[in-house]
Amino acid sequence: MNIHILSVIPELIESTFSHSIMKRAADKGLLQVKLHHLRNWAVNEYGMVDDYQFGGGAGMVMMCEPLVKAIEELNAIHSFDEIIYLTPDGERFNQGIANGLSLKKSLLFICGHYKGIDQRVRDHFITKEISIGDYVLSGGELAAAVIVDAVGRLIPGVLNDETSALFDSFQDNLLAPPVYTRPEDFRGWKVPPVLMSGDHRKIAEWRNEEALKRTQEKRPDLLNED
Ligand code: 6GU
Repeated sequence: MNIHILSVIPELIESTFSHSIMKRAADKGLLQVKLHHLRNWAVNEYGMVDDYQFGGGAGMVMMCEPLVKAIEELNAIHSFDEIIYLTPDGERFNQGIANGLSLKKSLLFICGHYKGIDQRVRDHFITKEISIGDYVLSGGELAAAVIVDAVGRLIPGVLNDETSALFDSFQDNLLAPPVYTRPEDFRGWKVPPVLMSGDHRKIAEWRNEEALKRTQEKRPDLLNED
C-alpha cells in the first residue's frame, strides 16, 4: 500500500513511521508512507498557502490553489483510491473504517490547519472526510499518524502473527480479554487457572466470556452496534 500525506508541517509526524510496526511494514515493502510539504505548491515565494476568510472572522483558511495543484500533480502519478481530508467534522474513525482503508492500494491524506481548507477543495476533490474523535486538534497531522498506524497494522503480513489483528479489541465490537504473563503467582495474585490448564477449547471459551464481560462493563454501547 502507498500512503501519501500532504501537510504544512510534515516534520510533526515524520518519525512516527520509522519505528516499530510501521518500520517493519516499510522494510517488508508492504507499506510506503510519503510526506509532501504543501509549501512546495505555495502561491508565492514567501510560501503562502493560506489567506483570510471571506465574510470576516478570525483564523486563516488554506487556499484552493496550492491544495488543488498538489492534489492534481500527485494524483496524476499515484491515482489515489481515496483522497481523505482530516477534519473534526468528518466521519468518526473506528476499526471498521480502518479495515476498509487497509484494502486500498493508494491513499492521500490531507492535513488541515487553522480554520480548515477552502470548501471548494472539499466539494471537488475530497472523497472521504475523517475525524479521530470529538475534540479539536491544531492540525490533521496527529490524526493522520493515528489512522496510518491503525490501517498499516491491518495489511496482511505486517504483523508477525498474522491472525493476531483478528483478536484485537473492537475487531468484533468486543474489547480484548485480560492477558497475563509470568510469574504465575505474583505477591499471591494468581493467574486464572484455566489459562494454565492447556485445554485450548476451555481457554477460548474463557476469553470469549471475559471479552463479553469487559465490554458489558466498560463499553456497553459497542454491543448495540452492527
Ligand atoms: Cl482529523 N483534525 C483536527 N484538526 N482535529 C481533530 C481531528 C482531525 N479529529 C479530531 N479532532
